[in-house]
Amino acid sequence: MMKLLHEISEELELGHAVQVKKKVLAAIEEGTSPDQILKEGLLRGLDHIGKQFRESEVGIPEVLLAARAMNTGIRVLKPFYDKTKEPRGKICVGTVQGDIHDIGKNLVKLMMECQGFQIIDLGNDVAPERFVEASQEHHCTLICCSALLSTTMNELKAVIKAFEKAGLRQQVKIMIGGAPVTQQFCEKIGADCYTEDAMEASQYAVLYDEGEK
Ligand code: B12
Repeated sequence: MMKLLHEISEELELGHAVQVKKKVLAAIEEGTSPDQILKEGLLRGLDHIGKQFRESEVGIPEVLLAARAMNTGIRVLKPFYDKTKEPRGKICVGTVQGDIHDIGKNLVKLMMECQGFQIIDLGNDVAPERFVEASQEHHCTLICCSALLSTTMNELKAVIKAFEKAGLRQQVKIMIGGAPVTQQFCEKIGADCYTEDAMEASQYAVLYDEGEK
């Protein structure tokens, strides 16, 4: 089992999406849990390539390929997560304008879907007004915004401002996250909630849905 997880991690680093898909399915077949495959296979490989990127050992093309393989892995795992939960409300998720990092956002989406939520995925590079439009169009009152760059963190504030401008700030909860985001930043810009990872984000969403937040 460990061997297969190691291979998944390696294939991901090399950006081999087809191999990642095959090996994820093989690991499932062996009885490995989706969570273990995600953490000890896929995310471990992404973490390695992230380190190499930071140390300039690899460039954008390599990271981009690894990211594609990662998103393939997430898609392959999705049907194997336990989705027997009661259906819940709708949630808007998106990565802010100017930012194309979408893996974290996709994990938030996956964990929330596992809790029974219907996700309106706005994708990446989403303009502040688009979050407002989508919340109205789909009647979403929980809006989740992701930012991965220190430069695009300020776009989180722009989303809040857009809701204020539309006179809808009181009607929605705005949850923010992404590697550079902190609880302190959340308080500073007046967002409603910050959580560190996708699992915690989905737990907050459940409490919100049950009227406890
Ligand atoms: C993959 C990657 C890319 C890929 C993205 C592909 C894709 N489809 O996503 C590509 C190659 C395109 C890329 C491009 C760039 N990148 Co990049 N990238 C990364 C890398 C290696 C991994 C990011 C990732 O997916 N992590 C894994 C996920 C699971 O983690 P996560 O997103 O943080 O999500 C978790 C939490 O934050 C949270 N979360 C995330 N979103 C949300 C939302 C909500 C609501 C909540 C509650 C929680 C939450 O939950 C997740 C965990 O469960 C990081 C390095 C790293 N180690 O983080 C750099 C990194 C983020 N990139 C960086 C940079 C600088 C860039 C570029 C500017 C490089 C360049 N010179 O062009 C461009 C910017 C492009 C743009 N305009 O967006 C820097 C950012 C530095 C900074 N602080 O600003 C990093 C940190 C690398 C580095 N050390 O230099 N990148």
